[in-house]
Amino acid sequence: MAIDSVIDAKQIKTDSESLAVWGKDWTNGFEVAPSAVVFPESNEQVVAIVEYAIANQVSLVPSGGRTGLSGGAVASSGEVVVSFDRMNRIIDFNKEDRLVTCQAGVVTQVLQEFAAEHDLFYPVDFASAGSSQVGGNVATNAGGIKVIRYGLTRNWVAGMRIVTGAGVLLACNQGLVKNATGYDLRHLFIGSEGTLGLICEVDMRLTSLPESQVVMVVGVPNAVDLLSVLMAFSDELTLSAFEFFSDLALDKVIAHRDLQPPLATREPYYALLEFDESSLDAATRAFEHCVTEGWVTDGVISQSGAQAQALWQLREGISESIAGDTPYKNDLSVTINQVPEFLSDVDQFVEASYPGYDVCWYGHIGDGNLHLNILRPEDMSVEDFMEKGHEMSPKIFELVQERQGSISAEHGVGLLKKDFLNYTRSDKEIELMRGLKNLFDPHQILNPGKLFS
Ligand code: 2HG
Ligand code: ZN
Repeated sequence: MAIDSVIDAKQIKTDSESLAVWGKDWTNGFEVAPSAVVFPESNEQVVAIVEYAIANQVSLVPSGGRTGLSGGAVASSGEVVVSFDRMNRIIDFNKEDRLVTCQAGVVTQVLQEFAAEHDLFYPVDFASAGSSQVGGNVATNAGGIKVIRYGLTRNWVAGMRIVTGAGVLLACNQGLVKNATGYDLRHLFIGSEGTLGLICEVDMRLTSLPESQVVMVVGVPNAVDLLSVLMAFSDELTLSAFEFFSDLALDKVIAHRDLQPPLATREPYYALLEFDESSLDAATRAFEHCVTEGWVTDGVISQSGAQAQALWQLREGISESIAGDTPYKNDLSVTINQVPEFLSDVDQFVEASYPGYDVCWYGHIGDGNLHLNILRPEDMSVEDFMEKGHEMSPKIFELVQERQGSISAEHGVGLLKKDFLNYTRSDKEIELMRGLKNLFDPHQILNPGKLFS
C-alpha cells in the first residue's frame, strides 16, 4: 500500500529536489535519502500517517523549520519525512489564561509577533526564530538567548496534542496551571526529538511585555573574569541576557556582515548583556566596579532600539559567519561556576593536541552553555577535518564528563551525538529511556536511530 492511500497526492512530494530539501536540517555530513515527504494538514491526518507507517513498517522523520544542528531531522535511509509546514496556523487565543494554541508548524517569530500584537510576550528567542517552528522547538526544548531570565521552551508549554508511535492522539495537560494527577507526560515529550510522538499542537503560555531593553557590550581581557562580570551585574540587577564571544568570533561576524567592532580596544573576549531600561543606573554601577577590578576594559551601551539590534548582530550573526569554515561544532554545558575552568581545560586540550587550529568560542555563558566551534584550516579537506573532529570528540566529552556537564546543552543529540550519550547520561538512565521509547513507539517507527541506536 502506498502513502497516497491515506493522504492526498497534493500533500506528497517525491521529486529529488524536494527530498534533498526536506530530508535534512542545518547539519552537514549525513546522507540524505528519504523516500517521500508528506504534508499533513490536521491531527487526524497525522494519526492516519502513523497508522499507515505501522501497517507498512515505514519509518517517519518529523520535520519542522529544519534549523537543527544535530541531525535530528535528517532522513538517511528511505524514511517518510512528515513536514509540519502546512500545519502552521494559530488556532486559538485565550486572553485570560494568556494561552495561545499553535499548530506545530507555526514559525517562532510568528508566535512572537502574535504575542506582541496582543501586548504580550513570548520570550524564547534565538537567531533562527524566523524559520524554526514551534513543534521543533518543543521537540528539542530549544533554549537561545533569553534563558537566563525566562528559561527554556519547556517553561512555556502549557499543553499539547501529540500522536504517539502507536497512533494514539493524546491531549496532555490542556493549559492548566495546576494539575496534580500523576505523571506529566507533556514534559516527557519536550526534548524527546521526535522519538516518542509527533507533536501536532502546542498551547504556549505568554507573559507581560518587558520594558524597553538596553544592550551593553564589554571587553573582557581574561576568560576567568567573565564569571566575575556576570556576578557583578547579577548582584545589582536582573539580566535578560548574558552572552559572550571571543575576538576571533568577532572578526568573523564583522567580516561576514560588514560591521564595525563595538569597542576601540580589542580584547580576547566580549560579554553582551541585556537588561531593562530602568536598571541603567544599577548597570552603570556594576560596570564601574568591573573596570575598577580590571575585569572589563571598555564598554558600549545602546542608545536606541536600532543600536541594541546592531549590537545583538555581533552575537547572533556568528554561527552563520563561520558556516563557510565547516566548523567542528559542539554545544556544551557545565554549571555556571565551572565555566572559566572548563573553558581553559578545552583550550589547553585543543592547543596541545591540535596546535594551529582556530577555536571560535561564543555562547550563552550566563546559562553555562558554550558553543565550541573549531574552524577547518583552509588547506584541509572537509572529510579529513571531519575525521579529526570525530577523533577529538571523546576527548572533549571526557572533559565534559569530569565536570558532570552536558554534551548537548540546547541543540539536541540527534544523529550527531548519539554515540556519546553515555558521557552525560548513565547506563541506567539510557536503559530507562529505551524503555520509554518502546512504550510510546512500540513499532520503532518514529525517528529511528536518533538519540540512540
Ligand atoms: C547560537 O547560539 C546557536 O548562535 C548556534 O545555538 C550555535 O552555531 C552554533 O554552534
Ligand atoms: Zn545557542
